[in-house]
Amino acid sequence: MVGVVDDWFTCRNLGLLVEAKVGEGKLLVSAVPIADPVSDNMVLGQLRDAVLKYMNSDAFAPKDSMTPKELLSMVCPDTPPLEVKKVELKGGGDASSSVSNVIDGNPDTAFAASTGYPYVLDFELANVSKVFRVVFLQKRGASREKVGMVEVYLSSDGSQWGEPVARSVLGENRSGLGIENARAVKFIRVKLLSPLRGKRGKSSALAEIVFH
Ligand SMILES: [Ca+2]
Repeated sequence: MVGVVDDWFTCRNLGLLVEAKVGEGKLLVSAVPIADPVSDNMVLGQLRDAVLKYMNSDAFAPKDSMTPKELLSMVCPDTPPLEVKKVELKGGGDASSSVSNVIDGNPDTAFAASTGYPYVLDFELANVSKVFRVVFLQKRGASREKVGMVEVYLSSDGSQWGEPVARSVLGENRSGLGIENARAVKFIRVKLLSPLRGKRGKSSALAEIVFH
């Protein structure tokens, strides 16, 4: 309904107000906090009134629909993780042996590498699955090794990757990235592009990468 483009570099088409039919119901999601009445912000109050008026009118008839399961996968962090068959560090290097630490489910074990950014990690899922979110867990306490900018790619055959489906700078601890145009695939590529701090940092460490 209302979209924004985040910046001229990534040009992602993001939803500010999104509507959908879910089962027998109708859903409207607002990225602007208008759920509660506000007294001190005239602009938010005006937007809230306009949205509520729209939702109470016949004009609120979403054309697109999603299943309750798809909705839960997008918003609920407790959806079960997808099973990963294997992970590989492209180009090998000094971290080939520790790369499986990002899929062992243990936040205390980490992938660590020091050959220099970018690092490319290729994942093969156990089954063809729709990927909605990728959750990154930084290594605890490793401030200089924490990862900054990442990109996520999807592929059906493990060789054609196309454009990234998610691109973001990770936070200090746990970061969840939504996937644009989620689709069922067998292969996922994660590119670690830069350290969170410092431009010249080479070392990289990540505790976990989990797909939902
Ligand atoms: Ca781990």
